[in-house]
Amino acid sequence: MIRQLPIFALLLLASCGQQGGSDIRISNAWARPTIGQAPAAVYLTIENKGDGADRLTGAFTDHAAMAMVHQNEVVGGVARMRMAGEINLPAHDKIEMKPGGTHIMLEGLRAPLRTGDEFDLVLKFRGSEDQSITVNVLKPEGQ
Ligand SMILES: [Cu+2]
Repeated sequence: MIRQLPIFALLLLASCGQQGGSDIRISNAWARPTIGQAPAAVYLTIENKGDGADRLTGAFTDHAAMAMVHQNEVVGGVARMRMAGEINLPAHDKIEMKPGGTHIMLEGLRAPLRTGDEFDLVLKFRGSEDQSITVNVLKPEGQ
């Protein structure tokens, strides 16, 4: 009985693969320059071109101690940020992270971000493999 369990598990995995899966593409990843110990916010676009939904579960980078998915919200007229939890990625849909909305916050940067820098960020998903993207540090418009 016990010997048959791994085979059963393999069959389960195989049947999962037959369903429409997600097909995640990440693009346009950028961050503003930072000063001193200030945290950085990364913005990017995630597109799910597959037939199955997926979820963004987290992120990490060698460039910072911590990477968290944050959501902006206004409470009593004051803009605040909170942990966003997992981000739903419906099939054939696109999530655009922009200033004032969802972003990936980097805390404990190894070095302040300067215009022209680039570094790798890895995004983790529930239904697909980790994906790495290069983040470009850009000067804000008009500055
Ligand atoms: Cu934040």
